Amino acid sequence: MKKIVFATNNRHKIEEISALLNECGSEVGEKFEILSLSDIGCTADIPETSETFSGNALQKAEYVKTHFDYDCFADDSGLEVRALGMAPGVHSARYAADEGFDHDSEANMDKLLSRMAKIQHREAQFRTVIVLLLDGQMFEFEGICKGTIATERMGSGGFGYDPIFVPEGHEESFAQMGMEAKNAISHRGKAVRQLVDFLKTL
Ligand code: ITT
Repeated sequence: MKKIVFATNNRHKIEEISALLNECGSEVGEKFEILSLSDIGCTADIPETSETFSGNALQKAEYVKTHFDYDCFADDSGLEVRALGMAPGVHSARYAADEGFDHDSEANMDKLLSRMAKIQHREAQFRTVIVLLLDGQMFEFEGICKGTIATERMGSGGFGYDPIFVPEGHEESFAQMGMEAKNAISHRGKAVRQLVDFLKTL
């Protein structure tokens, strides 16, 4: 069985992707064993210095390939708000870093809500790019989920900006819908299903 590392330190991403892989049936599970960074003893905070999702995902996957010599995939994702010129984008995880908060979801949401306080056009989208490095080749998969930014937090499930993101066609935020319903329509769900469909062809 071929081993592939999922290069993330975000436990919520691991939970979402594990659920998606299970849901996609046994075909991939029989051919591939998905390992986490802790499975391979990688404790590094892998640098993400690119200004694109694709560049950051590649950076994370290449780090694992170079230092641990495993085939690997990585997800880089973020929230793009139209009225803010598609910010926070690649800076989503550290949006409130200029206020002294590192990787702090509550501070990130506070900052976004205050920037949006007087803005009526609240269209936004989550984007995920997955880069897979397999047998010396690179493959890329992308998922987008459109929606709007709520005026206040709704719900306590999920992670990151989930309490303030309402996906298109829904009244509830991602944080109110539960993981299964979120995965069915989310940016990450769409990208992972493409990855799984590709792995099934191998
Ligand atoms: P890794 O780099 O280790 O994978 P990370 O949390 O730093 O973990 P990203 O660099 O991809 O992940 O940053 C994405 C940030 O965007 C994340 O920290 C959240 O704040 C936000 N985000 C991404 N996907 C999200 C989702 O499904 N729901 C809510 N917020 C999300």
